[in-house]
Amino acid sequence: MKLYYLAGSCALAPHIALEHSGLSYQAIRVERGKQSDPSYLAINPLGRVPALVTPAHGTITEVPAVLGYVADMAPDLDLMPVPGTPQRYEALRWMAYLSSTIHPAFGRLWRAERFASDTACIGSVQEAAAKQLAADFAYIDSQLAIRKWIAGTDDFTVADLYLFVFGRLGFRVTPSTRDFPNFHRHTLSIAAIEATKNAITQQGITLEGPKSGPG
Ligand SMILES: N[C@@H](CCC(=O)N[C@@H](CS)C(=O)NCC(=O)O)C(=O)O
Repeated sequence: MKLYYLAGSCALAPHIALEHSGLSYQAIRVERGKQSDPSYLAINPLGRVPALVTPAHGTITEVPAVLGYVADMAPDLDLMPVPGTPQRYEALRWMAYLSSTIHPAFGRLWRAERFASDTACIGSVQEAAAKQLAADFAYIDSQLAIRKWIAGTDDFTVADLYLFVFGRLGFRVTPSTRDFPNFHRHTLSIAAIEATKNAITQQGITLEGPKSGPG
């Protein structure tokens, strides 16, 4: 398998999952700005990471799908709760929420120019995104006050790895995810896993990341 990633992006979650799974894979770095090159568009025509090229199931994109696939390929690790349990639907719900609500809010904060053709509006797009993220961080924090892992399982699932991506990126926004003690505890718990440390090292990033923006 080949995982295409941008350093410090949402592709960090499948990278950690693959590293934890023990499955054979190769992580291939896409340089920022190069994801629209024809060579990468041939892999994912949407020009986004992650893309997981599999020998048996073609190319899989979209973080929740890639994470679900890795979990399926390593069934003994319980990276996804089994079908028919409440935890299963919690894991799916959280991945949908992260993908549809949290990730786009970071996009509006850091790529506001994509959402406003009038440059005079960029500040207000960013302001609204920061406000929304603050409310979302508070919601996530309240949920992690009553459960160790986000889907209510005894051990972490791929939904936790995905949440970690935003716990980490959230260090550099105001308010920071550090200001939400339960969310911060969760981020540090995932950071302490060996597979996370390995993926971070392989991507050439740090837990802290840059002072602002993606990476
Ligand atoms: N909905 C997609 C979002 C993918 C996405 O936007 N990935 C970002 C990195 S976090 C990316 O490729 N950014 C490049 C760009 O926006 O040009 C998913 O869940 O995989």
